[in-house]
Formats: sequence, structure tokens, C-alpha cells
Amino acid sequence: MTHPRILVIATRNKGKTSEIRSLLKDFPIEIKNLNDFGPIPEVEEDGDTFDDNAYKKASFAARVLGFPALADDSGLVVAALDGRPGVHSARYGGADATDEDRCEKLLSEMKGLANRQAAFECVISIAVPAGPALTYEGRCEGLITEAPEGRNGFGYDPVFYYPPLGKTFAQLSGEEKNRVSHRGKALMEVREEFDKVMKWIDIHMPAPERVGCQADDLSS
Ligand code: ITT
Repeated sequence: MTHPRILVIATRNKGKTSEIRSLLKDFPIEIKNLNDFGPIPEVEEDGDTFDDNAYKKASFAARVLGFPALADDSGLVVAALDGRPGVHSARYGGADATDEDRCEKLLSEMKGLANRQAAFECVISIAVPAGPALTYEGRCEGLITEAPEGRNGFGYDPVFYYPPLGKTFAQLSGEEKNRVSHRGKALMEVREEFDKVMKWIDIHMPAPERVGCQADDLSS
């Protein structure tokens, strides 16, 4: 009998976790998250790009846990703020700020600015313990609202208006958001080449930990 491969979602963000789980739910993998493994040290997200930080998070989790790991680094890039908060989106407003605080701070910085253009960007990194990783990217363009609208989603969703659907991300259902979002687009590529990704993982996992390579597989 072949056991499903394990993939660890290396994020502490509940909103991201549920979107990623839902986008990968039809595939033959067992998804775990960091909470399934007890405390592991925090990674310092000090990279200059989404790419750097996604790789740091994925490779750290893979190394520490011994399983392939998928990490997401994402954020909101606002044109009138020269790309801020960008890679610093999670820390915008300080370490203790809530999602609501960050939205409020953004709206107050944007007060009176005519250029409301912004984009969510997402880099997904899938890493194995030995170091190599695959990278996928997604981007979604929209506008910053004048006030928060909607109660779904997480993070900056209430202040991100998506013109093609005439709603903020927080007014969309989870499925609607996943169809068009930065994360949905990046993971769409993973879905499209899922078999290749699994083969790549198998080739790069150290033999004893190779997930899905159980004693009964070896006897056949
Ligand atoms: P992990 O590092 O544990 O994954 P995090 O929340 O710290 O969780 P990031 O460092 O990638 O994640 O920071 C992303 C920031 O951008 C964070 O404030 C999110 O709330 C926000 N963000 C990312 N994707 C978003 C989305 O789809 N909708 C709204 N906000 C989003």
C-alpha cells in the first residue's frame, strides 16, 4: 500500500493555511502544519524580497522537521507608497499590531492620495531538507479603498478592492478569492504541475525519509 506523501505548510498565519489547504485539497498528499510538530524556532524574515523570505521559511521548516515544506511569503505593494509595505507587510504598524490596526494605518497613510493602485504579491517556495527548492509566484492588481469593507478573508483583504468583481477581497467567498488572488495564481501553477512537483520531491528527499516509500512498496 502506498501512503500519502506528507507536505508541511510552513506558516503560522491561519488565513493563509486555510486558503492553501483548500487549494491543495484534491491532491493525494497529507497536509500538516507547524502546529502538528510542537514548538520549533521562529525564522527571521529579514530577506529583501518575497522570494528570499519564502525560501528561508520553507527550507528552515524542511530542515528542522525532515519533511518537504511549502512556505508562502506575501504582501501588499502600494504604488503611492513606493511599494510599501511590501516585504514588511506583516510588521507594518509594529510587532503587536492586529490585521485591523494594519488596515487602519494603511488607510490613514493613504488619506487624500488619488493614486490607489496596489498589488498583492505571493511567492510560494517548496523545499526539501537538503536545501533545493521550487519557486512559484502570483500577483493580483487592485485598488486601496477609502474604508474597510467586508468580513471574510484576513489581513489587508477589507481594504483591497478588486475591480473585475466589484468587491473587496473581504467581500468574496474563499473560493472566489482563491480563483483570482496572488496566492491562488501561484498555487494554480503548483496544481498544474503537481505530478512533477511530487517527483522532484521524491528525487530530492534523503532515502530513509522518502515519503511514500514504505516497506511494502519496496517488496513489490
Ligand atoms: P507566515 O510568515 O507565518 O507565513 P505572516 O502573516 O507573517 O505568516 P508574511 O510574512 O508573508 O506572513 O506577511 C504577509 C502579510 O501580508 C501579512 O500581514 C498578511 O496578513 C498580508 N497578506 C498576505 N496575503 C494576504 C491576503 O491574501 N489577504 C490579505 N492580506 C494578506
